[in-house]
Amino acid sequence: MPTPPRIIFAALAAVFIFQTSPAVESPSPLTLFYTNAAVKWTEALPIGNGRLGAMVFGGVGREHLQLNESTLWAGGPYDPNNTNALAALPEARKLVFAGQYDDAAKLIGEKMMAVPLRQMPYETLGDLFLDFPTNAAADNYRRDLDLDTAIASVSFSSGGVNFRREIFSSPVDQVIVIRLTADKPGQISFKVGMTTPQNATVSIEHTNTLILRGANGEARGIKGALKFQARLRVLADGGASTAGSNTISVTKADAVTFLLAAATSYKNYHDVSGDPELSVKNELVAARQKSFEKLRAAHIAEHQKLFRRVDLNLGETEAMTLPTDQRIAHFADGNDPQLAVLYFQFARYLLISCSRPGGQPATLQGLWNDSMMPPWDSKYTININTEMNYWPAEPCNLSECVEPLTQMVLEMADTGARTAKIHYGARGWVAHHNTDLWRATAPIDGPNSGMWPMGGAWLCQNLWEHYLFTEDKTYLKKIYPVMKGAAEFFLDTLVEEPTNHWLVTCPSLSPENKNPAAKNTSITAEPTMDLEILRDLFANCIRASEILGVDEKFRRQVAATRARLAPLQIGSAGQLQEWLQDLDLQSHELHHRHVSHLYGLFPSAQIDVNTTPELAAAAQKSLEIRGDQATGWATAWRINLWARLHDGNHAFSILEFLLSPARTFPDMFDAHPPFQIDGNFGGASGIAEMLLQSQNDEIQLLPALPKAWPNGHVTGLRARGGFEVDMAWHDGKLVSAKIKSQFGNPVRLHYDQTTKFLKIKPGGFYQWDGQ
Ligand code: FUC
Repeated sequence: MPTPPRIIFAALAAVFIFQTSPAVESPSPLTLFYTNAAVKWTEALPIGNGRLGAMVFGGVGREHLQLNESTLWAGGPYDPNNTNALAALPEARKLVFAGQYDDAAKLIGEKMMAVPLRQMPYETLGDLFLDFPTNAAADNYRRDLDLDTAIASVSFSSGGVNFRREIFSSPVDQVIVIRLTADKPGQISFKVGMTTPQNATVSIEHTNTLILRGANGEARGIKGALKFQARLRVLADGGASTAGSNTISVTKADAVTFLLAAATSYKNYHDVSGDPELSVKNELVAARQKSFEKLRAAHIAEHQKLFRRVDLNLGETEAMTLPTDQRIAHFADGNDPQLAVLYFQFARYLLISCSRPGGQPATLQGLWNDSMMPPWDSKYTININTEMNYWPAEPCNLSECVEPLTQMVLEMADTGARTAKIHYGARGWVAHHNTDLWRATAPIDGPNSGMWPMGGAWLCQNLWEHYLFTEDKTYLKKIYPVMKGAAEFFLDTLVEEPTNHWLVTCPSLSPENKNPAAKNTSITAEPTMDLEILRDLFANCIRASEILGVDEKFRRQVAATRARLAPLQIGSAGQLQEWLQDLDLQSHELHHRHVSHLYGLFPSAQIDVNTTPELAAAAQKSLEIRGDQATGWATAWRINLWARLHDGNHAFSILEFLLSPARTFPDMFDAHPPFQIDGNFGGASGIAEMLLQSQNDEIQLLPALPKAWPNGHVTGLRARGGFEVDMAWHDGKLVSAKIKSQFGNPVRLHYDQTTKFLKIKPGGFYQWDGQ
């Protein structure tokens, strides 16, 4: 019998309970923990309130918080559209249809790319350091991140004193709070300072306030337009404070609270007239009114409102008592099923911490970036990565976290309308494979990745999914014009290809995969992914216009255009063709990380084991050709795909790779490598898909349960149509399920060989005993 985790954790926690305040609750089993301080950034632990983030290192002699503010990017409002693009478009199309792909790519590279060629990077705010005058060795060191409270802690004893730090970023009070305590009076002494690679100065006010004032920088010829400020208030209980020129020292305090506020002048993508000093001052004044306990309690309550909606258990074992980095190293040994739960809940924690209503969406690194020039600029790559970031949001009951994405897409519909007009002479709006804080939408980086007009259309699918889960008509009214605009762009720009007279996108590409018919370019016409995204976009526009009772004529036009798109095709190896021609086996890179043509299987549901079994078999063949192991996000995508093929064991074997040190850093951040957060979110989505699916008007219980998870239970997963599902299973068999219905929609419920047709009344539920 394995020891129950609450008991194990209570025993562990007992070691850290101090004689005096604060009382330390047992950490939740949903805790990442380590027995040493972080040395590398990918060992540090992330906290965030959607806007203000920090990576906590937890050193004994030096605490280090690397800081981020989500609107601190390089540059300022800019227009990247290229006025030469439109004139080159007919020639580019002619070359593509003549099979002169490499010539087309050359022309596109010269005439049709954005100016500047690259977008603006997301940047670090800087670093906060606390230096402690300690030479004594530390015992009982522990550093952790409790996902249930969203608090990072450090505790150790030194020189006969037990020290503790608690650190969180409050979504309620908009400050990062650090609390230092000791179990004996007068033991806390330190020097605090801030540094930054930004153009900024550090100054002191009143011996208790440290101020970092700066302006963002230029990038790629676009001048910096943002001011920013970080302001730290040091509140010591007892002891003495003195100010240096840019540091504050405190000696012999009993306890200390730090309040850190930070802001930029960013208001939106075309308005940078905010007053960061006013914001941070106001936030500090308001936060100061509250005691540490009140700040902490409000933070926890707000976090738990979202976090506690889903409870998942896959089987508890002794392995849970090991530090998290060791658990990751040993996941493949097979005796720690609950590590998948920690990974799943960590992703939910990350989404709550980096994507809150009113803020910016999760970048390639969520909110956390220590660099001025991060990998791929830590932007929004919208040919997979940003969409993947939001895959778990709805099924994992974090619907609110989608709001920043919705807002970004609404804004891109504005900037993208200019790109549609200037680059294509078209109505509607378009976005290519990246965007940034300034909502740039023109094609960037070069023809082989950039000349892909589908980024906006794919994002519209994310927006539509939010409607499918929530059925919120006010929301639908808001996003419908954006969906319609995305569709209008294609009504104006699809062209007839010469062989079969299908309507196709041209020029385009199958994300980042070279066209096998070309020497050295991805450029092509109508890759399968484009056609799949368009089938969804058009179908969703038709459905939305029916629900809203608008645009009958437009609806007919969209339906007629949809009927003229190319069909999905099965190639000579039995694979789903990635291109119009059967070229997959001649691929430049057979195991390419992108599996774009499988979009139809997941995240879309056009390809389905029940409704289109031949296409599902072809998708499986394509997956087998591609192989299981890829970059972090690409590995995560494969888990979702195998779950949709109802092969839980295959999905699990890929999860084992994702959750190994090759693809998971010690702090559980996903390794592309380097760190990219999409793998965390894609992995969580994959775990959810193994347990519950709800595409095509059917709720499927345990559709891809692997042998590795014979016993478990889950509560709070969401299904399309306004359902919430709790389940328990034993020996690989469902023993009970509760389906709660918000709206009373009829639904087919499926488990194993059994299907039931349910009509649950709004607000009611159906209880199934597994028979
Ligand atoms: C796409 C991927 C890369 C990377 C980048 C941010 O271009 O092909 O692997 O994830 O986005």
